[in-house]
Amino acid sequence: MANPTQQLVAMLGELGRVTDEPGRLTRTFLSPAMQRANALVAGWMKDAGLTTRVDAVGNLIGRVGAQFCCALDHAGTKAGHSKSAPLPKTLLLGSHLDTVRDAGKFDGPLGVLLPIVALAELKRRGITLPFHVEVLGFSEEEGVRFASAYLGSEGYCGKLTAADLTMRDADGISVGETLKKFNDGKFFLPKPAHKRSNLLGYCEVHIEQGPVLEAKKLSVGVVSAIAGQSRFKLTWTGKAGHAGTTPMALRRDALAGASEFAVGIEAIARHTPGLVATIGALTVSPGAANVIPGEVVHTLDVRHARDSVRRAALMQIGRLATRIADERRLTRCWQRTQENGAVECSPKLTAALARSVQAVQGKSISLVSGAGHDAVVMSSLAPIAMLFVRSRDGLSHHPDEFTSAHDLDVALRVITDFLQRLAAENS
Ligand code: HGY
Ligand code: MN
Ligand code: MN
Repeated sequence: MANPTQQLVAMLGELGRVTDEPGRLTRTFLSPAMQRANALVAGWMKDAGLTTRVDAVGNLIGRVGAQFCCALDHAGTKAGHSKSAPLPKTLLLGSHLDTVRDAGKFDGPLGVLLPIVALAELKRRGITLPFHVEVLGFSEEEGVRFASAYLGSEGYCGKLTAADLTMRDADGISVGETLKKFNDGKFFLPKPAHKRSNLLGYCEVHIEQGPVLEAKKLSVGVVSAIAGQSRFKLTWTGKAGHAGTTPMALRRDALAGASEFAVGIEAIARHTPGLVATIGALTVSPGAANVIPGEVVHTLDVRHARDSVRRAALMQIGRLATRIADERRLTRCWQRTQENGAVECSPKLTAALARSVQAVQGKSISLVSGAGHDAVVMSSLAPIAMLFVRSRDGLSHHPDEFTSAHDLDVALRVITDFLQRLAAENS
């Protein structure tokens, strides 16, 4: 019988082969591969003793009820205890099951599979928890199919808006149409899955996707805050024309403008400590070798741990775009597709998690997350804490993304310890 860490490694490997694109790992919002991933993970949840369901936004939810040392009476309170005894709260654990294109197999799934293995291990040891636990596999965090990220956790937290439903994918299909089809023709904006007062908190295990833990030679660390991020879709419009007959001075080349902008935002980010700015996707039209680009559409992703710095940088970037558009006689159109302020993790829940890190690893450090996570959205519903697990070379959003079995073992022992400590505090 494989030990829990070996099981986790095998599960990550198996789930990492569930893809929409043969030859590379890609799973996008409500895609066929996401349905297969939900079914596979739901099976593992059931094996661990959880009941499972998929909500209207495609989130996979596994739940195990509070196990008292004594049975529950019909009113759901501890038998033999007064009705006034508080009902058990729920601890939420989870992350996302969707991926970027050509992804690694740890980003997201680790935070869903590790809690399942930890709960199965506690069950095997006969350890019961005096609170409910929900393990969440969010349906969309990366924002690949639709420009805006976090559709899954926003649905779970009741934060999806009518405006979100109007976003369209590359085929012109809207979020609303996608959700209607997923729900047999009927979809209503969901309410929050829980009341804040019923929750102990939300804890997300995630790969660091950065270099800090590797530099410190540590397997895990806790997260103090998650950087704020702004995402945009920019359209530069010039004039298409003949590549051979149009003099350079008469051109309104949209790609030349977008390229100057790309180099300019890189310079702004290089000169602003802690700021990152990225153009990750770009399309050129009409897209022929002998035609001057008339239009360029690209994304822009800007992040910083402090919102005031990010906002100041966005002003600077806006001025850069205006100058380029004026000088090159281009028009440009900005569409904001996502805006999340920086989020502090709950000091209390994070301190509890850090005690488990200390107990298992002998040392606990905290770090800021440059990456966004579902915990950003979940902070609207519950106190949040995050456990980061070392990434080899700090690499992520790449098929070579890797976390060692040793580090997975440390993380698993931390979460198992964390659950037991919470159980002791809530008994
Ligand atoms: O983009 C991010 O920060 C995360 O990987 N979704
Ligand atoms: Mn990611
Ligand atoms: Mn992620």
